[in-house]
Order: sequence, then structure tokens, then C-alpha cells
Amino acid sequence: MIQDKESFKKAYLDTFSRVESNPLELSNNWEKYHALVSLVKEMMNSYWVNAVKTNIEKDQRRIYYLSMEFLIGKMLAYNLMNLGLENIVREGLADLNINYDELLLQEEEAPLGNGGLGRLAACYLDSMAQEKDAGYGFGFGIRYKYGLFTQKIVDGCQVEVPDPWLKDGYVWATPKPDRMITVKFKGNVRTAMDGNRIIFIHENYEPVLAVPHDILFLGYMDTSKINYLRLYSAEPVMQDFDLLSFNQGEFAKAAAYRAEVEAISNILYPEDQNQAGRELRLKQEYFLSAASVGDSIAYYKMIYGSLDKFAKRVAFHINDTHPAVSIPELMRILIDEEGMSWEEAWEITVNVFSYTNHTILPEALECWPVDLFRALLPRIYMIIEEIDRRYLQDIGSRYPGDEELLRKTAIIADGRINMAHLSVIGSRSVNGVSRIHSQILKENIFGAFYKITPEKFHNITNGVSHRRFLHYANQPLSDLISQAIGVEWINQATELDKLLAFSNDRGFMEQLAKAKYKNKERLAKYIFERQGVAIDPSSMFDIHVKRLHGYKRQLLNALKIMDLYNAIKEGKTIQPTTFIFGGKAASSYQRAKDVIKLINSVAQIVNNDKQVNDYIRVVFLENFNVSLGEIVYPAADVSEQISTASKEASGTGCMKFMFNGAITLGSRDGANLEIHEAVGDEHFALFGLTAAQVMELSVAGRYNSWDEYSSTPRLKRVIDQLVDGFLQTTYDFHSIRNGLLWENDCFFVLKDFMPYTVAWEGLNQKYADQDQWLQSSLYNIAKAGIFSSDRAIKEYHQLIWNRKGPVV
Ligand code: OAK
Repeated sequence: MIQDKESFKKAYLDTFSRVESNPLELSNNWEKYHALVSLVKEMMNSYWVNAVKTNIEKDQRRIYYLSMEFLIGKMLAYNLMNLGLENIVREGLADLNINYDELLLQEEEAPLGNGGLGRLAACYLDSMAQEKDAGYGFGFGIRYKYGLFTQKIVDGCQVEVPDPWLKDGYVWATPKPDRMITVKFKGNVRTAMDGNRIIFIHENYEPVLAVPHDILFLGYMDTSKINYLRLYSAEPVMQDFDLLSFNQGEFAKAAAYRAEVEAISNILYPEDQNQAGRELRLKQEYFLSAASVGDSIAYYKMIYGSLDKFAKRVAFHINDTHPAVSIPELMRILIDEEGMSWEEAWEITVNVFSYTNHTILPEALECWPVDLFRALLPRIYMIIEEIDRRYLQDIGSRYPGDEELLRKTAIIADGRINMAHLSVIGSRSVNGVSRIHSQILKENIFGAFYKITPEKFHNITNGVSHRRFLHYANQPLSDLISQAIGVEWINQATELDKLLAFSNDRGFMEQLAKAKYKNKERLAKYIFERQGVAIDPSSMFDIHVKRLHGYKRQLLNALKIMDLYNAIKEGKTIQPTTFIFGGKAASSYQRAKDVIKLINSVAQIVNNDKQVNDYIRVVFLENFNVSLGEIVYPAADVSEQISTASKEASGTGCMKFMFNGAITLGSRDGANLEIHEAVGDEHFALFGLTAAQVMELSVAGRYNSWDEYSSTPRLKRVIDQLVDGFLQTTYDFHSIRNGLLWENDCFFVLKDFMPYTVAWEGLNQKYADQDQWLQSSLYNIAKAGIFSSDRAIKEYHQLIWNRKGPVV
């Protein structure tokens, strides 16, 4: 195997001659990249084969993490880092006259997610590999041919362009056709008797093949820490009717069937936290669910011969409700295919499933119209009806006369199927993703369920991969940390706490400042090269990157910048600041797109006004994604986390910034509160309404945004500037202004404006005292350890997946 540069070179050249058709001297960078990935993949494959043996010998539990999204980021450099081979490879390639950095540019990032939920799933894959001794965790998802769109900014507006990430083939994934599953849609269900047992026969269905493509994931510097992400693509079954139609010359019919099937894995829905409500989306959800559950059963029977102890050895975790149909799907397999009774099947099902809720936004809570659902999944619908019937019967007898309770928790009501209710009823555990969010679940949206089954409810605060977002993304800081406290923090993030001992070490603190400066230079260079805007790395980098959404309040930030601009024009002086934004808006979310245009319009005004240029500049980064995040998070001084309290379930960007030493300017929401608790008032700028106040003010008649507007002249001025020609564009921002005034500002932008502005000014003044600033920065890094996804995954194992002690 590869221990040094020479053995690497030999292995690389061997692989190259096996997998490429050109001689090395005539090959292009893609071929060189392809050969390198093939080599790394072969190595990982051999590690996997060993790990799987151990896994079976040790009889380890298997956790299926089902998610419609996995935003995994680029793999090559990250895998090499985890293998400890990056330097060897860089130097070995250089000997062969190959530039490693150029090969890295060949890799396409797999765009298989929208935002927080998808990136969280990827961080959890990383940590499930790392924490494998507690049980093996695997990701199951969909291999969308087109993932999330590429964002272009044209004339200040977002334009969506398809991202054909698979066009050159995606080398990291290996197709596993031998493990494919047939998924059945539509048709009808006939009942028949088998002895004295009723059986259900699904007929005239449309079959679809779910073909897996596996991507291996590594933990850190230990080749037994390895797992995979299995992504399914939908393919047609070349069966009789298809062939027949070909034979009869009905090519159009055959082609239509093929197109309909392939549509299932063709495109990721770009809506973030907004239920699509379309048949295709439900098809995708069932496709993933049926493939994953089908695969788990087939694998289990292959290894153990029967389904004995299935509930002890297997756990399914559903990442929000999107894969919730896997609950009735498991029931279907156990009853219809394995011949179990309802009771036996239910006992297993409710023991293997657990569910994480990631939002309380009403528009994101999935409810399917019964008619659409029943036509697409007739047998699954019957099972859901029966789950609901038995549930209501049980609750009805335990809480006689409590109609309200039944109404609040039923799965099927008003012609719709409530997927969150199905998920709670069909799971043994329900968790929120930050302390405050879990509390809101118990008190509000799942309050009635909490009354019935309080023991089901848990909190597991999110975490992020500190190996990707600090060790890998921020080499200057990672090196400095390792020099100071050793390398153990890479495996055990809470070791970062030891950095506090260096707060009075001048040399260390100077190096800390230098590392930040280097990262800011890197981002400045990126921005200049891509977008032609020159920014000053010694200015305060104030960064707001995340999906565009009303509740995330990029608008509040934009209004603050306009206010600051007005003040600077009137003579105010501040610490020079660069405001950096980034993020995508759902293609159909016009208000969010208006905010992108607004930010770019403000940027135009600010960046072209010499009178303010020494103080502020504004940049909107095009196409924010995981790879760009890896450049952005390390460069931040200020982390903008300003959602309306109660609306951001957790947030994870806040943690990525924290690991990189940014100071949070945060509302009283989601994980902000836990970061604030970890670092204290001195090292965090907290502002604004509490969740309770937001809920209180949301009651009709208790808040009037006009009052804020008319009583705060600074605020009135910027709101009027939206439409009075100040922005020097023909674009119409009336809709934004109307949202704030005529639609009563449902995200409390005006209410939080002054507290936010004051908190920002405090931070900006603090920046003037670099010693004090660096102390806070160090404090944030040192206290970030608990926000590692390793900690979160350990908690999932302890609290949820590892529920019955050892398997045997
Ligand atoms: C997306 C679609 C449907 C439901 C939720 C989401 C989602 O991305 N939610 C986000 O999940 C993150 C991971 O838990 C949280 O950090 C974000 O606060 C939450 O908005």
C-alpha cells in the first residue's frame, strides 16, 4: 500500500495505465484526475471490504439515515486528508510534473441538496464513519441527474442555470446493479384469502428499478472508519409490455414510459422548506423509501437468514418527513411479503424508526391530498388508513371524550394525510435540532402528542463536521491549533478548549491574527477574480451566507447597510467593513429574489460612492455552495445569524463560523442561544425579540409595523428609500416595502431593526480594539467543540439508535 511518495507514484502510474487510454504525457487534467480518484477509490474499497467483515463479526447495528438531500461537497482533497496522504500525493504528482491543485479543480461538487437539511446529512455521514464503534451508519438518498441549480447574477438578479454535474460521470460513485430494488407505483389492490388469512395483491402497477450508486466516506486517519452513501437512480424495467410496444412499433409509448420513470431521479426540487405538493415529489419520496427499506430487508436476510431480531439490529432515521412513507412501506413488506400479523409488524416498525423535525414553518409541513396519494400508492394508503384507525381507537379509549386530542393528532383529516403525524405515531423517537426548537415542538406543533407520549421527545442540537469546516477548510488556523495543543482535537473537538491557555500568549495571538488575515486575503482574491470587486482584507468582514428566506432576514441586514450609508454620508465614521452576502433563492420565491436584487442595488450605490468607500463595501457572492463556504467561513470576522426568533430550527452555518473564530451577531433563535450560552455575553452580540415575544406579537392585533415605521425616523428613511429613486434602478421594490408595512412585517424586521443596529455598532467598535477582538475570536474557537457533528452523532447513538443495549 501507499506509505511514501515512491509507493504512491508507482501505484498512481499503475492505475493510470489500467484506467486511462492515453499515455500520461498525452493526457489532459481530467484523465489525470480520473486516475487519481480511481486509485483512492480502490484503496477505500479495500478498506470497506475489511470493515464490512468486522461489522458482521461484531454484529454491529446498522443505521439507515434516509434523506432526500445530501450536500456532500468535494471529495478528493477531503478523502486524502482523512487518509493522511495529501502531502505525499501532492509531492508525488509534482515529481510526475502534475499539479495537484489543478487536478482538484476538475472535481464537480455534487449539488444534491438545498441547504441546512442536506448539509447536515452530509456532516452526519462523516461523523457516522468516525463514530462507527457505536454502530454503522449509512446514508440513503437519490442520485438526481440535475441537483440544485447554479446561480448566476445577471444585472443584480438571480438567474437559475441547470448544473449538469454528471456530465463527465461522477467518479466517486460506484453503480451496484446487483443490489437494485423494484418499486411499484399506481395499479390496484385486490384482496384474496390464503387459508384463513386475508392477503393483499397489488396488480397492474408500474414498476420502476431503483439502481444504487455507492459513495464511500471515511473517518479520520483510521481505515476502519468507513461507511457509504447509497444514491438511487430510477430506471425503466425492460419488461413484456415495453418490449411488446417496441415490437408493435409503438416506440412513442415505450419512450413515454422510459421518460416517466427517469423523471423520478431527474431533478432535485429547489424549494427549501416549501412543500411542492406535486405527484412527482411524492414519487421521489416513495422511490427512496421503498428502495432503502427493501434493501435493508434483502441485506438482513442475506446475512442472518431470517428477520429474527431485525428491530435490534436495524434502525431507520428519517431526515424530516420526506421519507416518512418508509414507515408504511416497512409494514407492507412485513405483512404482505413476510406474512407477519399487523401486531408483529407494528411492534418492529415502531421500534426501528426515529424522526427528526427540521422546521416549524407551516408551509414546509407535508400534507398530501388523499386522492393523489391513493392513486399513486394504493397499498401504502390502505396501510396508513389502518395505522390511523388503530391509533384513533387506542387514543379514543385512553382519553375518552377528548375529541380535541383526536382532531389534533389524526393522520388523515380534511382529505389530507399529515406526514408529521404519521412520523410521530410511527416512530419511537422524535427530536428537534436545538434546545429551543425541541421545546417549541413539545409546546406547540406536537403539543398534543407530547401529552400522550412524552418519553418519545428528545433534543439533539445539530453539529457540523469540524474536520471539513475547520481542519480541511482552514489550514492556517488548523496548523496553528495543532502546534499549540497537538492534533487530538481533530478526533475530539472538545480538546479545542485547551486553546484558552494561550489567550495571554502574545506570539500565539499574533499567529491567530495572521491566520485570519490569510483567509481574508484568500476570499478577497476569489471575489476580485470572479466578480471584479476589490475589497480590503484589513476591513471587518461581516458575512451573511445562507439560503434566502423571509425569516432569515437578509432584508434586515440590507436595511441596516442603507442606514449606515446614510449616516456615513452625514459624517459618521466607523471601522471599515465589508459586507458579504451569499445564498440562493428558490426559483419560485419572488420576494427572496427581490431581496437579492436589493442587496446588489445597495452594493452598486455603496461601492461606487467614493465618499463612503473608505468605510463600507458590499458584495453578493454568486452561487454559494459547500465549496465556496469552505473559503467563506474561515474569512469571517462577524457571523450574521439574524433569523426571527422561533423560526430557525437550529442553524448550522453559525457553528461553521464559530469554529473559524467569527463572532456571532445573533438573534435569540435556534442554536444561537446555545452558542451564546457557551461563550457568554462578552464574546457574542445577542439582540432582539425572544421566541415567546414573537409568538405573542404574532397574535392578530398585537403588532403594528406602521408604529415602528413612524416612530423611528432612521427606519422610515430607509424604507422610503426602497421606492423613492435612491436605489437608482428601474426595478420595483414596492413589494418589499408592502411586505414590511401593508402585510404587517410578519418577520418583525422593523421591530428588531434598532436593537440589531445597536448590536452591530457595538461589534464594530469592538473591532477597533484588535486585542479584545482576538480574545473573543479565540474564545469562540475554544468553545466550539460541542458543536461538532461527532457529538451530535454520539447523542443519536446513545439516546435514540442504541436503544436496547448490545444486539445479542
Ligand atoms: C428543508 C426542507 C424541509 C424541512 C426543513 C428543511 C431545512 O433545511 N431545515 C433546516 O434544517 C437545518 C438542519 O437541521 C437547520 O439547521 C435549519 O435551522 C433548518 O431551517
